[in-house]
Amino acid sequence: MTHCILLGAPVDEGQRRPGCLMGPAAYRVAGLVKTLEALGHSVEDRGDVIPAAPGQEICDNPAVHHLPEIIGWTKALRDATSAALADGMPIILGGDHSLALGSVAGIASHAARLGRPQFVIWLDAHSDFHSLQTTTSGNLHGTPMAYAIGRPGFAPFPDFPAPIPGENICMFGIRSVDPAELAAMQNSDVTVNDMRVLDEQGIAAPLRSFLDRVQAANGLLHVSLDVDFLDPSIAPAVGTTVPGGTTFREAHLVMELLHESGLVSSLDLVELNPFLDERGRTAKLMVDLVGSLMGRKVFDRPTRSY
Ligand code: 4U7
Ligand code: MN
Ligand code: MN
Ligand code: MN
Repeated sequence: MTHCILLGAPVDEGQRRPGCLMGPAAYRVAGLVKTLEALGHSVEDRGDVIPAAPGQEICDNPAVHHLPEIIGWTKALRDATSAALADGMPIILGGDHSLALGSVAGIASHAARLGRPQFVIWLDAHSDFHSLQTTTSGNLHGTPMAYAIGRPGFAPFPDFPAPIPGENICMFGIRSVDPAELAAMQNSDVTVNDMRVLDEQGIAAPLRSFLDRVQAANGLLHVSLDVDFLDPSIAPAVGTTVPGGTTFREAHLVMELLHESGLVSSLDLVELNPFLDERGRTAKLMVDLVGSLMGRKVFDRPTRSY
């Protein structure tokens, strides 16, 4: 059984649709603690992380907004995540995806201390591969993958502790990539399983081949789950909807296979905007997916309607 450590990360400044700051509260209301405890896990809710005070950082791309605030979050979330890893499995409750600038930094530094390779599975409609120079929206939730892989162009941020090699990163669900992101990804060893791959091969085969690599390397695996990985028809509470996302069953299957692998050591839940939800259905679906990730089997799942 796992000791789960909840870290609230009410980050809202990495994009422009206010509401992600309500995410941690929505997960708590939707029954995350009870779901984990019912599966036999212990849960420690460390409350919401407090960001470091913003400095005066600037960058030469005028589109970028809230840079000092996001750097403040990055430092605080890096430290909180790496501290939590010493005690159990951190589950970071977002908050927009810029929180992963901090959570993945904390995870990478912990793995480096242990001398074990860090792997990341990125479940998202987007590749989040912009540097501060290439983003045209200026929304920093579109940058954490580029920071984690050690792309240049993050000068005002703290140096990424132990950049994650591209071959240790695997993306699923991708269906919206900007030209500058595509160019950078084509220069990297990141595995991109876009929706076309999932249409042709299904989700299990490419996922199993990635998990085999993690296992062979005795790696640690971080899961970053963006709500927009899911099709907007089942998960409307997100600011950046992209049609053609994963289905209810595809998403659960990913979680079930991740559980069976026994490799997952940390989890981000990002981009939930409860202000855009319909009677909590997206928050409840996300909690249900965490249930599958943490060991609930299909035949045990209580009947629910989404
Ligand atoms: B998310 C985008 F232009 N690429 O940079 C951008 F399409 O965390 C979207 O995955 C970023 O939701 C989406 O603004 C970030 C856009
Ligand atoms: Mn994202
Ligand atoms: Mn996304
Ligand atoms: Mn988004």
